[in-house]
Amino acid sequence: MPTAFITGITGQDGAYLAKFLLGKGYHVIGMIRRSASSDVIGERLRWLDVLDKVTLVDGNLTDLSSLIRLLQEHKPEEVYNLAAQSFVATSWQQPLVTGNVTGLGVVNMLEAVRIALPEARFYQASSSEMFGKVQAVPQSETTPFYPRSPYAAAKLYGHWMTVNYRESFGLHASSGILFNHESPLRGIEFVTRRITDGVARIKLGLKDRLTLGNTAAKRDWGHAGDYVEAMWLMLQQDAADDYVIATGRTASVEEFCRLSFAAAGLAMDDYIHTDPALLRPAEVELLLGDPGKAARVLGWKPRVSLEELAAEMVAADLKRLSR
Ligand code: NDP
Ligand code: GDR
Repeated sequence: MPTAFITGITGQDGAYLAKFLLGKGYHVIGMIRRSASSDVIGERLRWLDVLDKVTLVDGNLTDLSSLIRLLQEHKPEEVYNLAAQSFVATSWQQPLVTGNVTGLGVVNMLEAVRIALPEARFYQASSSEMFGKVQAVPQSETTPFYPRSPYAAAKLYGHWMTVNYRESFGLHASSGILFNHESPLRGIEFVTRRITDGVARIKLGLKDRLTLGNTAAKRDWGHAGDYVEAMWLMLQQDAADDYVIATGRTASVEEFCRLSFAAAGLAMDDYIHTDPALLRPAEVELLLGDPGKAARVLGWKPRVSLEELAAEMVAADLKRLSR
């Protein structure tokens, strides 16, 4: 039975990846950071019914010694580095924490692999945010980067360090440049979940408006369940490499709203308000990925459409709030 080690297992992707790998017969070790809220920390794993099937271990991406110790002890064949301060808006409020975890944390993980387990295969969760002020449309593996936030700058550092450790030390280190992916387990602060939770509240009479920031921003949105399969596929290749993972379709925040309200049988225009306080100091206006290389080399394709994604998220939020 192969062993996989996941940082960020309590997050959206960590939960879906754990479920996916368990289905493939892996022994899954998930690193969690110490929290005063340990009774609720496994909420996403519980939602997917895998909490009692994974082994949770104590560590922190900012503590290199904990990472080395964990790799020495568990000797995983595959290491998935998903942990990060992942909310772009917060990265302007906490640029140093973001740099420390989302940027330097990657180097801690790479160093731990290099020192303790250089034969392990390594996955780094890179991001379409690195394209930022886009230099070409659509964006592919060869499009130049132009980060627009402390988060994106930190991710770019982690990305290049992953490439560098592959080239310098021969690590099997791959970087997945993933475009936005969502699910019912998306954090409530991200726009899609803010919308589907808002729609569900309006539908149930718990709220009468939905307040948003820049509704013109466009994103290439897929489903997290599809995207974790791409992470795994990257680590099954003989050679490590970098891949864009996206759907090849872009839609505005407003369009995602329209689909979500429609899924609940409501007309969007009666409920949307905008608040300039929610605008970002520098915005990423348009993301559209070209997943051609992933299709060609990995045989990967997204399955869930944007309409299905919005409907699934609204249904899940209605279910949660009706309890
Ligand atoms: P989440 O924000 O849902 O999860 C982040 C995870 O990182 C949580 O488990 C969190 O733990 C953990 N974490 C944060 N800081 C530390 C730390 N210092 N030490 C250990 N663990 C820590 O993110 P997603 O699941 O959405 O994303 C997974 C990864 O993919 C992230 O790196 C993100 O930046 C990247 N990404 C995400 C995309 C998306 O659309 N979802 C697209 C492209 C990249 P806790 O529960 O304790 O907070
Ligand atoms: P993003 O996701 O920044 O793309 O990063 P988010 O859902 O936060 O924002 C997407 C777009 O929606 C606009 N927006 C709002 N955003 C939020 N959160 N709340 C609002 O009320 C709102 N109104 C409009 C934003 O301005 C933005 O343009 C996500 C994260 O998962 C990153 O970790 C990941 O790397 C990238 O996706 C790819």
